[in-house]
Amino acid sequence: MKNTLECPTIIEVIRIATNMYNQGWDERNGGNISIILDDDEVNEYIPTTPIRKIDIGGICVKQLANKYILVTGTGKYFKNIQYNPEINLGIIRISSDGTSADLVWGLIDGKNPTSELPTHLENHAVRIDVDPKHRVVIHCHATHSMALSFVLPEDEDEITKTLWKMQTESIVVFPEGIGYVPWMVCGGKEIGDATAEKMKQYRYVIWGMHGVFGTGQTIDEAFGLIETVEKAATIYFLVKDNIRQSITNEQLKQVAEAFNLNYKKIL
Ligand code: 2HA
Ligand code: ZN
Repeated sequence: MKNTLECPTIIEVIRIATNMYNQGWDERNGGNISIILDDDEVNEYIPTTPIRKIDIGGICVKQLANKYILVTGTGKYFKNIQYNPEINLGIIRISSDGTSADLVWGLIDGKNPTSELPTHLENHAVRIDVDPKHRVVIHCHATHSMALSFVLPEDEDEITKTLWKMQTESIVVFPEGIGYVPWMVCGGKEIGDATAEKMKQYRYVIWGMHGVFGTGQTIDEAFGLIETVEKAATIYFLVKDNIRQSITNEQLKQVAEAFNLNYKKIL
């Protein structure tokens, strides 16, 4: 078996976590990442001997049975992942009945995976049902995207339309719109259930007054979604008190037609 630290997904997670920290979206221990590893990568780089049991918070994720998932650790700082991946990251294997997991690598200080593990795993389960190639869930505290939830109505269609109108590319990148979960206590099954319900329809969900979740087949895709929404939200705060002209519903429909988009019919 090759050195686990040379596993391409681990290298990519280190890069993206550092990038996100540098954007200011992962202060202190804010944010968490999880990625389903593909079989080739597991065979080449990942030890399979169980080290210890991991509690997955009372959920059942049959779709993830026997899958290996790379996760960030609870209380860990994104800025530190690059310096000590074996403390800050872990790899778990989901049990064959989908109700528990074993740690097989990392988290060598004895800590657990992210407190948002139930939400991550439930999101993976739902997204795999929609898209069998789905692999990545990223949570972070993207500044302007979070700030939207303080000033816009708590209405997915309103939030989606506002963001579509802040840049031409928005509707191309998230034509299905974005989901919204009003403020809840984080870190458990209840918020996991609520988020997963939204993930049946959306790849991106805002947690009111907390942060955002982006998903995708690859890290680039999930991160690209998060940064595109964040860009639109940033423009919103730059222009909202001084708007003279805006992209119209008609113009958005023209973009949708030009790019052949299956977009949410809210215009
Ligand atoms: O502490 O971001 O939502 C990590 C988090 C919890
Ligand atoms: Zn958070």
